[in-house]
Amino acid sequence: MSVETDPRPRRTAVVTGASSGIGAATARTLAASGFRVVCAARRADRVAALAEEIDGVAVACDVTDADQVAGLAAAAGEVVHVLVNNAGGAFGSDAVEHADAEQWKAMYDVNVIGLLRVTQALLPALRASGDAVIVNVGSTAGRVAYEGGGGYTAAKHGTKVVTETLRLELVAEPIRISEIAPGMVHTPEFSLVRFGGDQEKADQVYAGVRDPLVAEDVADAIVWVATRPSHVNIDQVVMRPRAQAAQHKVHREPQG
Ligand code: 8X3
Repeated sequence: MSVETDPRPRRTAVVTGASSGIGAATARTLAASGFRVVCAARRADRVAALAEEIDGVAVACDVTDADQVAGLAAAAGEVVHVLVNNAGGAFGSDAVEHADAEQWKAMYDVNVIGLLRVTQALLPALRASGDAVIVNVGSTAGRVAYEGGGGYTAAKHGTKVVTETLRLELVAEPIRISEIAPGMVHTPEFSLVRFGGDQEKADQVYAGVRDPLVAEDVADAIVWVATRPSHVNIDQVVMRPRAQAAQHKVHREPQG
């Protein structure tokens, strides 16, 4: 049996927030689909291990730091085909009345300004590919409001709107712009970070929920979006586990 190999040079993808969760799963899935993956995250040891595993490139990069983002663009090279703006997160769960302005600034900084910085830095290389895709990782929190989520929902609505704006502005260019908006995804860190390291609170989020999404489910959607034919722009994918019919409608099974 003969195995057909893709005659094209390995295309390049950049994934931010690649040290764990959705970012790491996306880097692995892109690599399995034949991409040279530039894995960027703050934690250098983690991205180094991942890059070694998938024969990619590791870049220690905090997307809120302009110099580090410039370093990421330099490492990515002159031609980039796929950018996955995944770095983001939720910090805190206080009601608006009691919320911490510094946490809100930090959320806007990583979920919106970080995306802006990385996109600006990589646009020349994306343009140079002649056929590029930007996938921004948003959230169902960018679709609705929920109690205690004010700062995060505001930031993720920002992610959504920046995605839409960019699609309008780049319509004449060979660059597609998409957003993946997942609901409940059980990753080791998202809720733990939100609740400041309180594992019990983090576990409560998923308590009794049969099969929340996992990082690989979201990675699968991201890579599907990134590998459509070049005339096909998937504007947005909103995805949730079957047990979450809406943000406030989560089916929980009785606990032991
Ligand atoms: C994560 C989804 O429901 O915690 O982005 O806001 S949610």
